[in-house]
Amino acid sequence: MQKGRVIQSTGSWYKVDTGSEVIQSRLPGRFRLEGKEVTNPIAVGDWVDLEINKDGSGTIAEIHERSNYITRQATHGRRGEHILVTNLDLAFVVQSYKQPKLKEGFIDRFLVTCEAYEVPAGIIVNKMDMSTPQGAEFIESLRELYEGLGYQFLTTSIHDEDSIDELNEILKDKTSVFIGPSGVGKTSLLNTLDPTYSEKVGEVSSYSNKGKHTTTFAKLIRLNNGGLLADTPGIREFGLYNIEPWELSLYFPEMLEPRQNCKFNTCTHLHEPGCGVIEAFELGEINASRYNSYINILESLN
Ligand SMILES: Nc1nc2c(ncn2[C@@H]2O[C@H](COP(=O)(O)OP(=O)(O)OP(=O)(O)O)[C@@H](O)[C@H]2O)c(=O)[nH]1
Ligand SMILES: [Mg+2]
Ligand SMILES: [Zn+2]
Repeated sequence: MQKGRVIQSTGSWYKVDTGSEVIQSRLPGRFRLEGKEVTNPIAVGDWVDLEINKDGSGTIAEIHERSNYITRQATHGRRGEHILVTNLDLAFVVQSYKQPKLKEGFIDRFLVTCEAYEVPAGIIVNKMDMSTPQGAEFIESLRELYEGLGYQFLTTSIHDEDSIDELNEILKDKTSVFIGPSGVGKTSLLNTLDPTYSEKVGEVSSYSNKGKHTTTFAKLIRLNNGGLLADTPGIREFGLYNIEPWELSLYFPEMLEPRQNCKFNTCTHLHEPGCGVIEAFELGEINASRYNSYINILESLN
């Protein structure tokens, strides 16, 4: 038996890194039956035990318990959840200043999942070389907001060495992941962080301002700073899975205290009388864009 970490998964094959080599491995059918609500029983980041076959390939015999993971709603009309990556020290949502345009709603959905699954989260705003002075001011207001909520907030550009150095320092010796829409520069950042990689990067269509989904499979890569970084395919929307409407406000740190003042313990903080969250919002203690995200997410859960 060999222990290793899943560094890539195509659905039928898994690449498992044992520390000394990378072994192409398969998963016996019985694993698929166990987690019916999960589209992928094994994900990038998982620690597994392998049986080594005569031809040198591996068969996954056991999956170790996960310390945490990030999941999203399955796409393409499939039911259940899709596990993006597991056993993380840090998860970053990556946005670009423009092309494609930054979306606070995407950031907030991602942060809710990280809160729900207890994954330390951060925000990267990339392509800052494209910003105007007013734009930079707006990004600084976002920094104040999110840092105030306890999240790391980084502004980067692949053309700004200092910003890459800062990122490099933060990712050192950790297992992290970049998640975000297509075209924001997740793979470009990885290639800049560690120039021994030249993973494929794509163009952003000038017509739609969207990326073209250049990265197709999640991949865990060892950086020369000792960290492991998972680059993931771009996602259009971060669909939340398995979160009940009543618990949503538990995943907005700024609502934790105000919600204790709600008159009803089933309060959804939308229009109920005696709602502590609405009161805090009206006093300006809860940011309007965050409250707006809360409402949008709540509606999407119903
Ligand atoms: N101006 C500028 N362009 C950037 C920056 N980072 C990335 N780009 C460009 O953005 C485009 C998309 O970059 P990718 O790295 O492929 O984006 P991605 O997030 O990996 O996209 P997917 O793999 O499709 O999810 C490329 O043309 C990059 O050169 C940056 O900091 N500044
Ligand atoms: Mg990519
Ligand atoms: Zn309330």
